[in-house]
Amino acid sequence: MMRFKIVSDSSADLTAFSAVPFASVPLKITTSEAEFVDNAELDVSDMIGRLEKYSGRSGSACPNVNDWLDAFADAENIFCVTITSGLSGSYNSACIAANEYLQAHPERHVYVIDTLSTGPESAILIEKLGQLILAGKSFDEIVAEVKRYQNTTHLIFALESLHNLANNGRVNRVVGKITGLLGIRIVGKASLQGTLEITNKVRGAEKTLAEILKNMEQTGYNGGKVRIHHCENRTSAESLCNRLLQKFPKAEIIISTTRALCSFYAERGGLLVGYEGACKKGEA
Ligand code: X90
Repeated sequence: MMRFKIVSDSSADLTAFSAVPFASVPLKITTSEAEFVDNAELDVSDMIGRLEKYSGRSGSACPNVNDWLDAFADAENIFCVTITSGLSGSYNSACIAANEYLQAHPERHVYVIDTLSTGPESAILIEKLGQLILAGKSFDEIVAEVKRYQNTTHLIFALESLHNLANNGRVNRVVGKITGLLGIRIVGKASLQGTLEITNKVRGAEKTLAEILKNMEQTGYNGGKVRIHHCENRTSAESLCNRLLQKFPKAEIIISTTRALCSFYAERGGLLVGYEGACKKGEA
């Protein structure tokens, strides 16, 4: 396999990926009292509980250039997957790392993918990369195919609080104030620019699921792959899964939990849904 490697930041919520060599580079959640490194050793539920009890400032930090270079290690063909450049500096530091790596090793290859998304949509892209590598495709073929594929993958989210997003300047403060009201959920999607695009606000778990399903079908979901990442909300994740299976019995759906970065921003109750749908722009 010509020493292929997939290197992702921890926003994809994958601590491990068994198909091919893989490394996850952690983002960090910081408060004035603690630093939570988003790696496999971290107890995410414990972090969520501690952050809820803490009332001071909290924020996040993306990987730096050396973090990325360490993860590239001595691979020859690297696919590097980052959280959206619309909300984080992770893509930028990965690109700098890639340039340095290629200067030191001109015969090797690095392709940095700006997911313009996070969580389950990133996970779907990583799964695709894994399949293409295992299928024995060349580096250039994989780049072309994953670009086409990325035009068909989507992210929808439902959040009970925008507190941490607003406090860290990732959504407008006025929008941030909408939540915190009992039972109100914000439903939205990753925009084409990789920012939060709020599509609706709804009240109650049932209306939230209906809104997610409506958005999925409007963006061409038709029974393909779905990845649901939840923050301490298995019940809603399973309801969504069941509703999808009623309509699309052959859908391949996997539920998993958000790691630290997505948990910090999606907050307790948050649902992130990555799926295959129609082309986002132009033709595939
Ligand atoms: O560089 C950093 O410190 C990381 C900043 C990340 C900021 C946003 C993370 C959002 C996570 C929230 C809902 C999904 C929004 C996706 C829009 C593209 C999850």
